[in-house]
Amino acid sequence: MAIQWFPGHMHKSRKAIKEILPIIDLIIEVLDARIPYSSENPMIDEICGEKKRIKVLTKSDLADPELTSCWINYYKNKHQITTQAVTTEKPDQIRQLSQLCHKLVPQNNNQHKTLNVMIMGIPNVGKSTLINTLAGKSIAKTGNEPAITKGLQKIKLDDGIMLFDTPGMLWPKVENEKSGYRLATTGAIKDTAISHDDVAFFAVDYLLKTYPERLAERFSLAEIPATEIEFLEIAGTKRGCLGRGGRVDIERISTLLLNELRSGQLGQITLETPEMMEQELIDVEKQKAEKAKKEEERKQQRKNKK
Ligand SMILES: Nc1nc2c(ncn2[C@@H]2O[C@H](COP(=O)(O)OP(=O)(O)O)[C@@H](O)[C@H]2O)c(=O)[nH]1
Ligand SMILES: [Mg+2]
Repeated sequence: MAIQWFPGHMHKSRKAIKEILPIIDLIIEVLDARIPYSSENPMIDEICGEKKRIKVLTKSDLADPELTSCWINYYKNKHQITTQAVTTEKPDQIRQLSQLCHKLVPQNNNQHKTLNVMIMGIPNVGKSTLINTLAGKSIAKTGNEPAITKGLQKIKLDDGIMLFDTPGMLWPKVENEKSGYRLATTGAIKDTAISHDDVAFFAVDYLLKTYPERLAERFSLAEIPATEIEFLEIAGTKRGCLGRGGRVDIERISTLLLNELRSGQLGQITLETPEMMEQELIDVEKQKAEKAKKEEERKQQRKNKK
């Protein structure tokens, strides 16, 4: 799978962020609770340096509560980062983030200073929704399609906080192919970037292993199918996704399955765990080393020919 869905602009965003960073007291890193690892922006660590930071896991209504707890504990115990899961279903809980920000940035003698808080995260994780809920009114544009927020926005909250929306775009991880598929599964990546059946195969493979009972229940299956294609054939027949000659239209059932998964109709599902992440980070490093080694060998061969 090619992973070049994202145009450049990264350099511009980095520059714009670095310009306002000196006045920022705290960063809210916004992540999708279903994919806390894959919805990271690889640059945030580097841009933020030693700045105070909290992680907010959005859309927790769609994520597996048990795994959300795992992630929160992981960040707390392994990285000492305060992490809060939120959902638009509980706006009060979102508004409590203001108090958390104040608690984390002690104001020594200056009790009345406004806290400057920057919201950072990849497109479509719910940054604008978060800002609107914190502000108690609709200021930032939200949308199902990624990449809506463009310029820098500053929003003054009642409780001594100035919110800064991320200027420019921050792209998700593209090094790990699995992350790419997970981003596509949740809909964070535009539908046109990869074909639906390719993404659906990935999703079904994971669901068959991790949440087989959900598939069985949703599609009234007597038995759990052994393979992705077997599942899609059965599910497609049940839902009447048939094409010419009565054969299952894989693209159609794939689209239907992804829509149901994204809207929570398959229940609360998380697509990755801290353990999976740690293993994949090792795998990615190995792949990179192998690639570098091959490149070196090729260079050597070329030299020898001369
Ligand atoms: N189910 C659910 N959807 C949410 C939640 N927060 C945001 N969304 C949806 O996620 C999509 C992207 O949100 P948006 O705020 O525009 O993301 P941004 O690109 O990061 O600013 C929108 O369709 C929101 O309605 C949530 O807590 N639960
Ligand atoms: Mg936005």
